[in-house]
Amino acid sequence: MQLGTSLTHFLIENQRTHAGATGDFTLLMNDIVSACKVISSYVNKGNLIGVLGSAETENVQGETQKKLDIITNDVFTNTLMRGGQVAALASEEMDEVYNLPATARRGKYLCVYDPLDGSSNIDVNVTVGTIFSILRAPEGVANPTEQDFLQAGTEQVAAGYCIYGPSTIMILTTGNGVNGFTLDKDVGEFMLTHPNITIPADTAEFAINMSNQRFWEAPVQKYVADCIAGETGPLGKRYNMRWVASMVAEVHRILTRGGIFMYPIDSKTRDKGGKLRLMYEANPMSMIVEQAGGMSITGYERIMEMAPTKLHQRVPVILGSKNEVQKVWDYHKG
Ligand code: P6P
Repeated sequence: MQLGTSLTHFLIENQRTHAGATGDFTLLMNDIVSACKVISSYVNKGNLIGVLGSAETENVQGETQKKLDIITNDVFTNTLMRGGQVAALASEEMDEVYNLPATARRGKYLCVYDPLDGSSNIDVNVTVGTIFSILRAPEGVANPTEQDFLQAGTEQVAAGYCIYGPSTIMILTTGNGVNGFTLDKDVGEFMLTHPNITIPADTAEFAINMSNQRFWEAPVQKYVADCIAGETGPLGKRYNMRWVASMVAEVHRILTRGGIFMYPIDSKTRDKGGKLRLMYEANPMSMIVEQAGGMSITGYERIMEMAPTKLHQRVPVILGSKNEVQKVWDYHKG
């Protein structure tokens, strides 16, 4: 595929590599692309159209919702509901599974998403994004339930995110590598700009919220201390640190130049299972990272192999450059 290929062209070519493909997946991806273009427009306009600030409501996570959390969820949900390629939807911003109106056409996929990840950054104009995961719907079921969504990460048909930063970039994997497409707003098309993304196996850049240090388990305490010890420490090199508090921004940096992102289990989040959500943050990002040659674990197991138990289940996440993630896994084994 040549640089400058449109995402539309890429998806149709991708469809032709799947014998028996009906075009349904291509249509679903087209709906996701349309929703992300609208979201990018709202995010970029911000206070020009009065969409910043708090909605004064709480989501199922007990987090105060931003106006854009609700607006972007409505855009994504309504676009996919009308598109006829899904049998049900689920979102960070909706307590329950969203079943389609009785008259809506059902498709063969389920989509679960975080419509605006990192939204705590939106009021301070820092990068945010939409994360989505595509699963197969049960055949012949008009109204799939939460149980139908509880599929391991390895069952994902596709995963991706759209990052709203200096550029709007769609990152997508359908299980055959990872590609990135930049939105040309003058034309209204996502264009292939990052073909066959591969994460460098090694890194000297870690991302973690250091304010949680006193809550971490011993292996993470020791790994981070060893990173900070630099050239004369056990890891024998100087590390840099980043923390954006927007998982999409952290993962995009890692896809671009390597790194390790950690939101480990700690004494503060243990009773909830962690901070990040399995179905619409950890699993889609893990598929993307693994497809780009990286690794994604909880500290104790591969995230993609976990058997989900709840729609809004939380998990610890350690992902990125495979040799560095393996190192942290070894700290946990040690
Ligand atoms: P903290 C955003 O709310 C998010 O879910 C991820 O995008 C981000 O990595 C993390 O939480 C930030 O958490 O505790 O640093 O605010």
